[in-house]
Amino acid sequence: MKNIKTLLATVIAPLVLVVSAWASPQTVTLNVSGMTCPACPITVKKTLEKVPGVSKVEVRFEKKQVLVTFDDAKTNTDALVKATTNAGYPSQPEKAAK
Ligand SMILES: [Cu+2]
Repeated sequence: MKNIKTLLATVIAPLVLVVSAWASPQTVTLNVSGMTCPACPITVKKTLEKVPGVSKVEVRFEKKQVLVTFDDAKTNTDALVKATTNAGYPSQPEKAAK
């Protein structure tokens, strides 16, 4: 029992630290006021998924918000805002990622 705990502490814990330092996913909420019909979120979602570094896009149509999870080593909030704006849906980050 003691050995397993030691093993976990010495092997697993540092490994988790290394992995989390290597990839640092960020989540930002974008307010997209231009999503007025149920077809809009599809365009917004597809647009954001094309941005390199984006791993997850969750649209909350009722709130006119999009939750975007991305790797901050590959992209940033500004690039996401630019992407939706270029697609015809100007957006504003609810909370800055920096
Ligand atoms: Cu629409």
